[in-house]
Amino acid sequence: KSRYNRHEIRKIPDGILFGTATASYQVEGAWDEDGKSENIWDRLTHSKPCPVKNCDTGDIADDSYHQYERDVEMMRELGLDFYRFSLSWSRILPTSFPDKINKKGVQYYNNLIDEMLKYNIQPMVTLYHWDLPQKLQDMGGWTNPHVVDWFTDYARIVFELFGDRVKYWFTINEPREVCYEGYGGANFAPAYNLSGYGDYMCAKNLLVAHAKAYHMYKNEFSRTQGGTVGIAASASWFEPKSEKDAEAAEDARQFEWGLYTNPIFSKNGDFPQVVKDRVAAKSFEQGFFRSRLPEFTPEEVELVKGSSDFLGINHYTSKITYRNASITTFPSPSFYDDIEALYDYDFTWETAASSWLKVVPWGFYKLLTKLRTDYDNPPIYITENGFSTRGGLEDDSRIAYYRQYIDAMLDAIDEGSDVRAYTAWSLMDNFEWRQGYTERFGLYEVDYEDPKRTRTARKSAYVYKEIIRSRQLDYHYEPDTTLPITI
Ligand code: GBH
Repeated sequence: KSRYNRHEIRKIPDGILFGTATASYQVEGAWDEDGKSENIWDRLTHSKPCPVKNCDTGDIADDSYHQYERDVEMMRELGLDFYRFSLSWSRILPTSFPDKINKKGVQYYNNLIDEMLKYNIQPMVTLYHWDLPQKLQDMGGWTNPHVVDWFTDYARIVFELFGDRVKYWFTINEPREVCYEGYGGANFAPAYNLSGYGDYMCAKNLLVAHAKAYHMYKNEFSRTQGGTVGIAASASWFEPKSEKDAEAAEDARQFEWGLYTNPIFSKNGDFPQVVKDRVAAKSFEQGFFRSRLPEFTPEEVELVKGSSDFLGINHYTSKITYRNASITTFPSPSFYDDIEALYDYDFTWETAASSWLKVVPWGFYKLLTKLRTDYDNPPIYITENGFSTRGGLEDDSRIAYYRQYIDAMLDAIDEGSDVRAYTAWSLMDNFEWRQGYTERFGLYEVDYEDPKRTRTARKSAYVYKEIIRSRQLDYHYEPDTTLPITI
């Protein structure tokens, strides 16, 4: 533990970009304004009985659709190099398809991008952060192979509209959450609960959709626009409980993120061998005529392989992993039955307001080290990292989290990891999915009682600002929060 509480000031190498992130459904609000159509989170949050804590919705959220100038002002207060946000597909294309472009929705994103660029804050734009147009969901969403065309058409529109000014693109945020939490489980929209089938069908279609959009950009846009395109994967660290659990932990890593990163970043491409073998073997045992994991054709393997200029990583936490065949917790077939591993937390780990979020900075170091060695040191953008509280401006636990995790990242960089960017989740409190507004990730606090959704800098905002300004990590820096945070 003491390793991440150093006394000396640590210099941050030049060239690493610092930013914050949000996502459309979590901050924009204006859910049915100016021609936007319904998406799967509108549908889920409006369903009865309400599935979200306190029946919260993203109908208004942080009202960023109207408050974007204040958002950019906060970026300037923090001194950010970039801001990562996502586009709402159903706001730009109300029919889901390119036959009608919603001018007012496009205007909103143009205003936001132009306001940021005025102050030299680079937009990093995610095309898809979980808010699929409902109409596409009615046709199966990510389990329908036609989603490849739907997504590529949407991507073309977006590159054409914003690519003159946006130079950093992420196709999809967290494929694992899209596919597992939405189709395998029922935690996120569309809450299909088809574990062991839906999640794998989604995984294949999503990767092909991503790759097609990537190649389209490379072939048709990169010469004139000169940007880069990648994907943002969630990756927790899975630590073996004891030596005999090394294999269980590695299996967990390959199922939980290798499923999405191996096809793009490994030398041979395709789903991880252990995932292919395990799901096929279990499927036959279970009486299926074929593996529940769809196969890529050889052409698809080649298409997906290498289809990213960089690897975006959303990292928050770690889990203890072990194997015990006598404990049967999961229905069969299911994704977790396929993994054949069990997860636990070390009771000494500090917990955030989110019960899944334990503070384990060394797990971040181990993850970065493994990505470096497994995937031949790809350029890495940390696209999300952050800590939740129940609110309040004095957030020392968040400050401690950021310091320790940045420290761990610097350890990996010192050993050769090619980390180019670090993104704090989040700029401000926002709609935390099924937890509504009960779990707060913001550097800025948002007042949800106030119709104006007033934002106020937390202590962590002052500290993050100083890290960026000084390019130093100093555990002893104490901001004077009686002074306003200024540009
Ligand atoms: C990210 O997901 C998202 O990209 C972002 O939108 C979100 O606001 C942020 O993290 C903070 O949560 O409830 O025990 O079943 C992080 C990955 C996946 C972590 C789902 C929580 C649910 C755990 N998340 N997981 S549980």
